[in-house]
Amino acid sequence: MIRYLKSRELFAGIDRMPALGTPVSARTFEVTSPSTGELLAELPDMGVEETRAAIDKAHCAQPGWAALTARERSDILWRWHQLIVDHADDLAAILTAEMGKPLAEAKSEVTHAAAYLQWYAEEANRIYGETISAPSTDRRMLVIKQPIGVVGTITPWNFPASMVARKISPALAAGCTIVLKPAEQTPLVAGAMFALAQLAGFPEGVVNLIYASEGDAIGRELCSNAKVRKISFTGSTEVGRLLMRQCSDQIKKVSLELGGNAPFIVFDDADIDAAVDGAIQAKFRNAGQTCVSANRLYVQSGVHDEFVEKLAEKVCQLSVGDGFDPGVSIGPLIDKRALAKIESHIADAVAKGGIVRCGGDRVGMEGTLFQPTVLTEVSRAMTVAQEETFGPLAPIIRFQDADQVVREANDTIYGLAAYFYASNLKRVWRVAEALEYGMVGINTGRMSSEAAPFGGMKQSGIGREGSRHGLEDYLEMKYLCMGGI
Ligand code: TXE
Repeated sequence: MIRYLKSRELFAGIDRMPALGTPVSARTFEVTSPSTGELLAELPDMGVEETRAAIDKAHCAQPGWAALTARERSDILWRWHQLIVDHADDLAAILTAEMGKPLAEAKSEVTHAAAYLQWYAEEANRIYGETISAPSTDRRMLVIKQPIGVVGTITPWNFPASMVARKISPALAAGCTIVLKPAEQTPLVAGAMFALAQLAGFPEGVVNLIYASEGDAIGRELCSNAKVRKISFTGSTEVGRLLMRQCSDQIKKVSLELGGNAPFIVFDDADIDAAVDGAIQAKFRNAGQTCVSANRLYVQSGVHDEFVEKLAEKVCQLSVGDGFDPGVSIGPLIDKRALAKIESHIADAVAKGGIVRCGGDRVGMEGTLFQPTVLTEVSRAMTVAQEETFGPLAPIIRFQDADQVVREANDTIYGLAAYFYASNLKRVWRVAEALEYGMVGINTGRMSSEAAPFGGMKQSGIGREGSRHGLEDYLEMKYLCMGGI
């Protein structure tokens, strides 16, 4: 990995920086490139003992961190933001090496991660309480906001830099301290960000990192240790459910950002060229490995054929390959399991009458590259319409009735993101209000922003990340009542 980097010395130490604590066993695990299989690093494989020590450190440090002025906390977050901006090229290279996404996308993710730090450095100074008009004249009633305490965070591999920033920065701005376990596939960019956090000047124990080859034991400790007051998790719905159960004994607070099954609806009054571009963004960014990825493309009959033709033409031109190769827009899938999932979704659809309009195959037999694929004649009976594929596959469902399509779009256990393209204003409002999703993109295929609340309804999760709402998730509300005035 080192060969990609400018700041070799800084990042050579990410397996032994202070935020890591001391590994108690000599066990290690390997981080490899999904593109080439190259060994990138060997990291200490930490377990319950190291997690407990990290929680203790975070617990000791929390009152001191919360006692700093908001401005002091903000200044350290600003410095961290600036260091991430200064080292963006290296962070992007690490990200591409361990996760596979094209370098330009990795760079844009790092910029997005830095934007969260900037946003919450500013937001740290805007934690407000309120006064309430008391029902009697001898009382004063107020609400103050205080940090929740130690937060345990678990992040996934698909956005390994921005997920770290999105969870940690509001927690730190609020006065919480954190213990983070990044995904086992992509711990290196998190490690590099923590190395920069040390340079930014966080006091000892405020940010703590656990490298581990699996999540189960660490997750159990974070959920059951009473010193941890909140869990913030992004990942599969299955693991989210498990963590929620594990937190139930202590009624521990949880923020969960889980799976999705995003509809992308193109109505007959849409600008079709814009809808095609939006579909490419919403579907093929990160090789379709995003929780807000357009998973079901509903296209109204009158514009169906034109949309399919234009989409297939553009999708065929997307180039697949190693994320470091210039011009590549689709990198490898994260692992063989992901490859097997997309193949099984396509096979199931084709067996039930689906037609592959372009793509549909692996690229080479060795790695995990898969052609961007457009599938038509898709019906609701197919797995592809029911489950998140998490890969570069656009299944297209033809529809006639505008009211019916909204009912179908809502007919899922998930409620994270939805998209639609239309121009009639009345339709735009009605559909936007009727979709049961936490985020709705109207005539756009991309909507994630540090300034907006990111999160889902139904089984897509609990809580919001980003914006001022994301800060609230790390604050306790306390009501104060003064009598005898
Ligand atoms: O997720 P996991 P995986 C979805 C997507 C994908 C599927 C599986 O559909 O195909 O989930 O991906 C940690 N206790 N998303 O297997 O297992 C793990 O170490 C505590 C959507 O990668 O949920 C990693 O850090 N932690 C998603 C993190 O959970 C545990 C992003 C995510 O891994 C654990 C990723 C346990 N028992 C996948 N088991 C999104 N919302 O963007 C695992 N982990």
